[in-house]
Amino acid sequence: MSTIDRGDKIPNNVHLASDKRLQRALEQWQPRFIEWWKEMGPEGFQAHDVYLRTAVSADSDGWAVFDYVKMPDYRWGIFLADPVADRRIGFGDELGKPVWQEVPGEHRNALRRLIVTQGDTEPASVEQQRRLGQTCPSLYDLRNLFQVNVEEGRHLWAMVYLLHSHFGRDGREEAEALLTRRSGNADNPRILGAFNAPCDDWLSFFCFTYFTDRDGKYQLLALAESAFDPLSRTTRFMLTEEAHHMFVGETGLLRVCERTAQIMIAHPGDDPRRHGVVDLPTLQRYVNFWYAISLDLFGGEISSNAAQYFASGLKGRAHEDRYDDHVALGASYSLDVLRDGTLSRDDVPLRNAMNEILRDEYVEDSQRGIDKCNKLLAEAGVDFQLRLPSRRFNRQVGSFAGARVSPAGELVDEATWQSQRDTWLPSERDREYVKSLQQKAVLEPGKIQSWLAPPKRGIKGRPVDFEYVRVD
Ligand code: BYC
Ligand code: FE
Ligand code: FE
Repeated sequence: MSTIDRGDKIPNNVHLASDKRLQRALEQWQPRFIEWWKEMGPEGFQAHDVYLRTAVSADSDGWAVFDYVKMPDYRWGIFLADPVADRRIGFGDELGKPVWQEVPGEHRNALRRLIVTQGDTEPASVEQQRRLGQTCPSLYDLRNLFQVNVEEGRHLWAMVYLLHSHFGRDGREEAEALLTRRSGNADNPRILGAFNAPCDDWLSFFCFTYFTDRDGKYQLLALAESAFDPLSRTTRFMLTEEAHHMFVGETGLLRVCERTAQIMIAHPGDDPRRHGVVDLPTLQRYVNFWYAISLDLFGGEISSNAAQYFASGLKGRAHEDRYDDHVALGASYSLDVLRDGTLSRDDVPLRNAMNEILRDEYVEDSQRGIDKCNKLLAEAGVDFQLRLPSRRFNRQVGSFAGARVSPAGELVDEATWQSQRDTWLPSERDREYVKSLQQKAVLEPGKIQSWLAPPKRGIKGRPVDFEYVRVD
């Protein structure tokens, strides 16, 4: 079991106190992080007590301690899952050899790039969500937003620890740069597409935590397989936190469906918008948007980068142990591509298809929550089912980037796209309508905005009307 020193400025289970140079470097980065948090973290509520879960150690009773905390005082710490004795490389050309505790010189650039890319998404998401507190549906939701935000801050710490401890000077420079890029900034944007899209209403927030955080889950699962053991251990611990983010997304979408269904049944034939809820076609368009932009995060379907990461043991498949063949040479994978404007099926060497294989798992996992929403709608007596659009729809990365494809997956001409666009993707009017439901933050315990059903239960056994954020 790991032990931690709670007296440390930086809570950790990596014996930080025994490495003075590293400790000093991180203690110099810490105030810059806090500055970034104050500038780019949640707007408002920084002086309020929030009922938060804090990881104080990586073992089962220490990773989730609940108490009131002011966000800037949150104990962002460095926690690695416990080491696995005699862990061996589980895939690629080095299969079966001992994992690495240090970065091999030949893999230094590729590993740094993976860690920087992962690290960049964490503060990016906090920036994207920074104004949502101003329009929160309830104190319960406000607390969940902040819980997600502080944990994404901790995920940034996790990657910065790796950069500082294993990549020397360029690692420290990358750690600085993680605090200077800005989501959506034209001159200095975040690295990946989805992390530059605005997430400024709560329906987007629920879609983001459902779809985009789920990319996080799959990327972290793939990195948890890494031969670089410190990366594996840190991502394994991050995954324990990730589950809550996706819970917020899934229950958020379910609560939207529940409330809309109530109104539709109570007022048959009426436009649900007349009754202050999100109509289901609008919900479908938000799903279409966030699903497609999250699919992009897996990279191109045919990728020599991915093949290289796999060959060298840097990044595997999710749950590598579920596969029989861990070398993945000599086999191929069949996938859809667009060639000369037509849809075709290609067989590509398995290693080059690793992005698509991870995306396949993601697609299947994403369907589960949609099924739950559909079950809820059907049981409520509503004649409407949500659907995940085709993975070819509205893509900006990979073979279908920029192609005009309907949600059903068919190639369409430009005129059709233009005329259908607002039925397939959120329009300005949709976004204005959704925001109009969230104009005023609801800050009274137990109260909630009209468009959202209350949660089934509160946090950690607390009632739904608990004062999750102390506002006065
Ligand atoms: N946007 O070979 P390709 C999370 C670039 S989310 C912009 O197809 P590769 C979280 C790519 O860099 C998890 N550019 O891609 C969630 C490459 O550039 P170069 C984040 C993109 O390298 C919510 C070129 O296109 N973690 O944790 O195989 C809240 C061709 O690339 C994009 C990771 O991503 C894009 N979407 O795969 C908070 C894990 N996609 O080489 C947090 C680490 C690709 O031409 N990252 N490009 O200059 C990776 O494993 C890989 O970098 C990717 C891309 C899977 C993202
Ligand atoms: Fe994260
Ligand atoms: Fe997350």
